[in-house]
Amino acid sequence: MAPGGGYPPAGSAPLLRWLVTVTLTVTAARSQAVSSSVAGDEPLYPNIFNLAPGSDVSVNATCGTQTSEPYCELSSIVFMTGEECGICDGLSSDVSRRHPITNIIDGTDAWWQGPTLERGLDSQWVTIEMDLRQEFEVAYVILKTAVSPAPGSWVLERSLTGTDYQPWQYFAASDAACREHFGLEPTPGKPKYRSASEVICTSYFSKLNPLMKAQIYVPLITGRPTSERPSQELLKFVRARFIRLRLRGVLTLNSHEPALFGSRPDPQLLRSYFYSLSEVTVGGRCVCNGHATLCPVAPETGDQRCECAHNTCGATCDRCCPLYNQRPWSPGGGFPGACEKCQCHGHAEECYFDDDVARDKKSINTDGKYEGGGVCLNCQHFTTGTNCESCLPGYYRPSGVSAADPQPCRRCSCGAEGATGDCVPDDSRLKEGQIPGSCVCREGFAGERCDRCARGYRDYPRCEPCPCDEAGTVDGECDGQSCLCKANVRGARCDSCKPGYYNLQADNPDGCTECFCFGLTSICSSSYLGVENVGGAGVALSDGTVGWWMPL
Ligand SMILES: [Ca+2]
Repeated sequence: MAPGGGYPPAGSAPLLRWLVTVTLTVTAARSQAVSSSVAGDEPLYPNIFNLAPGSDVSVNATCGTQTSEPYCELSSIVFMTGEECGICDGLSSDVSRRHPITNIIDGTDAWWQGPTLERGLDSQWVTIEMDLRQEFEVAYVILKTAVSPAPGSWVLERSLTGTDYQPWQYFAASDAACREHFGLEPTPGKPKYRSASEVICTSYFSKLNPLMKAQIYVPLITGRPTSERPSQELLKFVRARFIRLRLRGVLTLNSHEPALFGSRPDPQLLRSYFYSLSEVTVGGRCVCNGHATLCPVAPETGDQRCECAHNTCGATCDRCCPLYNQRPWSPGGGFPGACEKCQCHGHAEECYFDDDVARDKKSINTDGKYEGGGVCLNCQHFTTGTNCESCLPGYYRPSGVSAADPQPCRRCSCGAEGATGDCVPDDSRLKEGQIPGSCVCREGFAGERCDRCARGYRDYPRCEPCPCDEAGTVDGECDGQSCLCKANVRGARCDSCKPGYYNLQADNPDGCTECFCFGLTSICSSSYLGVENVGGAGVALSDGTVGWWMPL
């Protein structure tokens, strides 16, 4: 059967060809992915390799652990080739009599063997556990039997914790047994999967032919929807640290069943029914979330760690690297796929992504556009701001100096009495006449260094408010102790009109207006009598103008 069909044939030579084909396919996909990784749109995956040799395996029953157990090969009975029998003895000095579970991952023909039915019918209930020591994405599981046919009824299970197991697939001796043993509708014939994470029950693999050296290939990715470019659902489905084989029943010949399960079982036949596994292969790859093609062993922990691309970091490339959070993280092949560098102008090593900043378009990216939500952390060189684009209070960036300058911020020279210590931070306020570095003055002070009094204040460095009426004072100034009155104004505070003048107003350059009293007097004063527009038809004058009146 062709490897593309998903099921390797029995026999080791074709299997080897299949494995080689898988490796070549993965390598080709990897080269393709690397070449297009610049755009960050293609997911990257590490090679698939056999995880089983690095695992811890255990089982709850093995032949010959309690006492030496005789067994016979079923094939020799069926084909009447003369009984091929042996002894299972876990304590024997003869290694060929020992069949520990570690034999299923040793890469040799040595095998693990379970107890025969002679020990009891419940010896069919055997559980094998494999701890892969870290999480992987498992692509397939291959079982090879030794001196027995394939198991009849069993469950392949996965777990991330080692305690909470979920099924991957059910196997039964017949379609009817799927319903009977597992309460599941069988998937007839060759396994088919309607969804990425469908758990099926199949009798496809539970065959008595061959009676020994059977091989069962269980694909977990191939044949499922999205297998070409695995969906997150599929990747989650194949993720496991622990794998469990719950064996629940051996396959039996119909003609043997009366002698096996009847009232007087035949010991000779009971000894011919047992499980044996020469090798279990677990094809899998590191969990790198579509961001790595390699995952070498880290010397300090012994774990395999992804060599992350796309500016991602972490053992499984599950986050953006510290300075690459302009956009949120996503799996490889998703959007945006690759992580984007924050624009911190060279003044920060880390940033984080902020939804609100992205929505309000407050973060500039490395292309100079307000796209994404990167916020720089721990801005250095006296900088601050979302993109380390501003200077800290007490510092300023002179005109012509770029925010990306290695040392963009200079200390404000604002130590004078009237200065706050801060200065105009950059040239963003040039239009208002504020020059970068000019000191920000306290109330009452003015000047680039705040070393004089502001208009309306006097007596530097005290700079107290002028005791003058602003309306009557020239430019609001006071000279020494006295106020500088406008031309038509008098008084110590410049708060009254000179004789012959009235109506002190701030917008009058002379302060007060000359009286106009037809030469009868030069004394007048402002009137606060109201003037009202009477309006209304009843008071309209004969010429049509609306009347005015002044109350006496
Ligand atoms: Ca082996």
